[in-house]
Amino acid sequence: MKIQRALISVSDKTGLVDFARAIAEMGIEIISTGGTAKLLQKEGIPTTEISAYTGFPEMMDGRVKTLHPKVHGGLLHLRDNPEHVAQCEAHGIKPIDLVVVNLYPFEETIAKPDVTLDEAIENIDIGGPSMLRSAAKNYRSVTVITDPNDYNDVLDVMRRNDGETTLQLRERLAIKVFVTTSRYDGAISDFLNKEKECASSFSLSLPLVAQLRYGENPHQTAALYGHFDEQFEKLHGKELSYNNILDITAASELIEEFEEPTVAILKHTNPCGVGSDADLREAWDKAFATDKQAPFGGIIICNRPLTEPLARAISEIFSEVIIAPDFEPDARALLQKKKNLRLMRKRVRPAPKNPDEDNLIRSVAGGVLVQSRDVEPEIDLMEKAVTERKPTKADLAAMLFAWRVVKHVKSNAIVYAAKDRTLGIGAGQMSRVDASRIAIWKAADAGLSLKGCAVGSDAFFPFPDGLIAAAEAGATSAIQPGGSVKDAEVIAAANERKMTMICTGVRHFKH
Ligand code: 93A
Repeated sequence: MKIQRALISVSDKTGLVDFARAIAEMGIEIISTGGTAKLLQKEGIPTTEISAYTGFPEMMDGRVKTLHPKVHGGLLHLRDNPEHVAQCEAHGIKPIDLVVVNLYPFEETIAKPDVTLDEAIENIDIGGPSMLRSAAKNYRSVTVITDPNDYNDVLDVMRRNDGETTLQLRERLAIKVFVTTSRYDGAISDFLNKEKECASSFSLSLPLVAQLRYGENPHQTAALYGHFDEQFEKLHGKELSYNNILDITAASELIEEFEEPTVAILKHTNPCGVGSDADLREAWDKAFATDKQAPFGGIIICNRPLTEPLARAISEIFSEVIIAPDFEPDARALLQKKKNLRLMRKRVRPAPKNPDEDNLIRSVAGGVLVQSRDVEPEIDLMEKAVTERKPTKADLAAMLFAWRVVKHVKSNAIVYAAKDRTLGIGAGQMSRVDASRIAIWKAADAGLSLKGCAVGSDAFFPFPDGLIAAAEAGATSAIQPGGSVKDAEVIAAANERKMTMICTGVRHFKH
C-alpha cells in the first residue's frame, strides 16, 4: 500500500527537513508534535499538529502528546481485518502508515556530569517508544524510522516502488526499533540501579554488527554484536573471522599495557613475543626473536604508526591480521599487496556506552558470568620487594616487562623477560612448573640466554620448585603475586640464590 499518512516526532532533527519535504512532495500527509511541527512549518512543509489530529492539547509539559487511541489505533489496527477497520471508522481513527520517531536523549542527558535525578527522569521518553513499538509490531503494514541514517534508504525504496516500501525493509526497520528501545530501557534501568545503589541484574543489549561466516570451527554458526567497529576499522583484506576478532581483542588489550613503542605477535590470543624499542623495526626483531615458528598465521600489533621497514620485515612471514593506530602510506601499500591479509586500524578506545559493556562476559551452563576488567590497582613495586636483595633499576625494568606480558597469557603462565623483550613464554599449562619448563625450553630453542633475566608468574608459586627452576635457568629476579602458604619457603629459596623478588599482591589469572 502506498504510504498516505506519516507521524513525525523527533528529538534529533538531523536530516529531517529534507526527508519531510521529500515525502510531502510525494503527497503524504504529515502529522507532528510541537517542536517538530514548528520546525517543519517554519520550512514551509505542510504539517498537521498532533493536537489538531487527536482533539486533545499536548499536556503536562509534553508528558502526554501522542498517547492517544487515534495515534495507537491508527498504527496498530490490522488493515485486512474488517472489524478493526470498522472500529477506526467509528472513532475517527485514520491509518498512519509511516512513523518517524527518535527519542528524548536520555543517554546524553545522564552523561552530563551535573545531571540531576529530576532531569534524568524528565528525559525518559514514554510516548516515543510507545509509537515505535506500535509501528514495529505492525510492520507488515507500517514503516518505522528511528535512525536518521535510514531516511535515504526509505526514500530510495519508495521512489522505486511508487510510494510503497517493501516488507523486507519494514521488517529490518522494525528489528532496529526493538534493538533501540531495549537498549534505551537498559540505559534507564542501569542508571536507576546505580542511582539507588542496588544494581541487581545484568542487562546488556547490543546491536548486531555482522553475521560471521562461521564460529571457532566451520560447523559452528556465529555473529558479532556490539561496537567492535567503533574500536577497529578494517582497511584491507578478507572478512574477519570469529577467531580473528578474539585475537584482535587480545592483542589490543596486551598492547595497551605499553606506552613505549612496542610490537607484539600473538597466536590463539597468547603472545608469542613482545619487544619494545624507539625503532619499531628493532622492536619487531626483539618480539620475533622470542619465537620464530609460532607467529606463522598469527596476529601482529604495534602502538605507533606502522613504518615501511616494519612492513617489510612483517611481510616475510604469513600473518592473518596486522593492527596499528595507523599505517604509513608506503607500509600500507606494501602490505596491501597481500590480498587476504587483514589490516586493522585501532582507534582510541571510546568510553563504553553502557557501563555493562565494559564488563567481561563468559558463557557458562545456563547463563553468563560477568566480571569487571582486570585493571591493576596502582602499586609501588619497590615497596613490594620481599627479598634481602632489593631490585636494581635494571631488575625492575625487566620484572615490569614480564609482569605486563604475563597478565595477557593464558594461565598457568610464566614469562621470562629482559627490560625490553620477552625471552620465553609458557602459556596455558595445568601446572605452573610445566609452564616454566616450556618457557625455558622455548628460550633455548630460540637461542636466547636467560642469564640475568626476570621471571613473571601470573599467580603465586605454590612451592619453591618453580622459582628454583627459574633461578637455575638464569633468572635473577622474579615478580609474582605472592600469597601462598609456602611464601616463606619461596622467599628463602630466592634469598639463598641472591635473587630479588617482588610480591605484587595482585593476581592475573586468565582462564
Ligand atoms: O513525554 S513523552 O513521553 N510523551 C509523549 O506523549 C510523547 N510523544 C512524543 N514524549 C513524547 N514524544 C517524544 O517527543 C518523541 O519521542 C520525540 O523524541 C519528542 C519530540 O518532541 P517535539 O516534536 O516537541 O520536539
